[in-house]
Amino acid sequence: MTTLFYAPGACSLAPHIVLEWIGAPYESVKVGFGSKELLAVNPAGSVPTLREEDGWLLNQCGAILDYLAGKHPEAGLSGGDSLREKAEAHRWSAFFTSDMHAAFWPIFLPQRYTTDAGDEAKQAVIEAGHALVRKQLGLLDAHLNGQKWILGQRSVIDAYAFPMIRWAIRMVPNGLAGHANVQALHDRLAADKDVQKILDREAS
Ligand SMILES: N[C@@H](CCC(=O)N[C@@H](CS)C(=O)NCC(=O)O)C(=O)O
Repeated sequence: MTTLFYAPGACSLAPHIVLEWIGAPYESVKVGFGSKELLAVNPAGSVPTLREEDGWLLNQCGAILDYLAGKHPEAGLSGGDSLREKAEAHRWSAFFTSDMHAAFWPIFLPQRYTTDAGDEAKQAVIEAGHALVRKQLGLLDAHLNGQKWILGQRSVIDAYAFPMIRWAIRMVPNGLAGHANVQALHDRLAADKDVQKILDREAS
C-alpha cells in the first residue's frame, strides 16, 4: 500500500489531502522531524516522504503531488494535460516550493539567517520573512482574481497552497488581510469534508 510520512500541519498536509481526494487505499504515518523513522526513508529528515508498496521512495512535495496526480488520472487533479496546462502546474508547484515555502523559513528558523544571536536580530529576520510572505500572498491573490482554483479547476496545487495559507494565518501579523481571494480559497478548502477529515487526523 502507498504510505505517506507526515508531520501535523507541515507541508505534508498537501499530499495527505490529495491521497484522501483520490480515494485509493493508503496509510499515513506521523513522524517527528529528523526522527530515526523518518531518516530511514528520507536522509534529509523532512516531510513529506511517500513510499510505494515495492519500497520505492519519493520526497519533495511538488514531485509527490505531480506523481499522485499522474498515477491517478481518474481523480482529475493534475490541472489538465495540454502542454500549457502542464507548464502552469509546474509553474505553481515551483512557486509554492521555492517562493512561498521559502518565505516562511526566516519565520520558522530565524537563527539560520543571522549570525547575531540577539533577540533583536532574530526579530528583524522574522519581520523580513513576514514581508516576503505578504509579497507571495499578493501574487497568489492577484492570480486568483475571478477564478476559484489556482489552475482554473481543482488540482493538487490547491492542496499545496493550503498548509502555507494556514501558516500565514497563524504566523504573519494580520494574516490574510487584504488578500480576499486567498481567504476565499482557504475557506473553500477548509469546508471540504476530506480536508476536514485529514485535519482531524493530523490533530489527533
Ligand atoms: N523542499 C522540501 C522541503 C520539505 C521540508 O522542509 N519540510 C518541512 C516541513 S514543512 C520539514 O520537514 N522540516 C523539518 C526539517 O527540515 O528538519 C519539499 O518541498 O518537500
